[in-house]
Amino acid sequence: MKKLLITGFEPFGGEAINPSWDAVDRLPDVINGYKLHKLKLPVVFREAARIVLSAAEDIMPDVILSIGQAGGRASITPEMVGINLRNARMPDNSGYQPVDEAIIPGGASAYFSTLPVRRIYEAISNAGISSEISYSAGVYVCNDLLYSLLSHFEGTKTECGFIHVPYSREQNKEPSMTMEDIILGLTVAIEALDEK
Ligand code: PCA
Repeated sequence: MKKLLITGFEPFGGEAINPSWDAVDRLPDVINGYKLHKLKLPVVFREAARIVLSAAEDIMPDVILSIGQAGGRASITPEMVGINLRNARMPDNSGYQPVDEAIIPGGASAYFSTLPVRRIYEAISNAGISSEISYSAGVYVCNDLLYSLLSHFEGTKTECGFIHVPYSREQNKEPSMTMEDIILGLTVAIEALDEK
């Protein structure tokens, strides 16, 4: 069976939960012929990527899909690109607050996701869940992770990508989405990984 390393983040920014991890945690263990290996990540620059790369050495996944919360977005948004930049309006969970620094000094400016981003977006939309392709994963820890993975696995068979999800209803912020819809959206996204 193929292997999918799927990650979510711990809470940050004063939130009690992070729907990215809660949704990943509630996904079934097998979807679309992929065995899911789930990992909860700290919202810490560099460290999140280090943990995923170390897990990937053991698991040897075919696909790495990371999920994060994007407060303020109303849709589930597969990310098209990761950029070589860190900047933080608030410190990460270790207290680190970079200002306009490179993730990999001298590295490529950007990498495109190696997942079928448009097909994923279409699959989520066709399931009746609000989705949009995003052309910026921001400059915080999620982009740090996406860029680091794409850089590391460039030219290999390991496909990497990122999906941001909105606040979930129980966070009492708007816009938000029900946890059921977030889970369904991620499920159909995984089903869209391979061409039917
Ligand atoms: N969202 C943040 C980091 C962790 C998360 O869930 C981001 O979009 O960078």
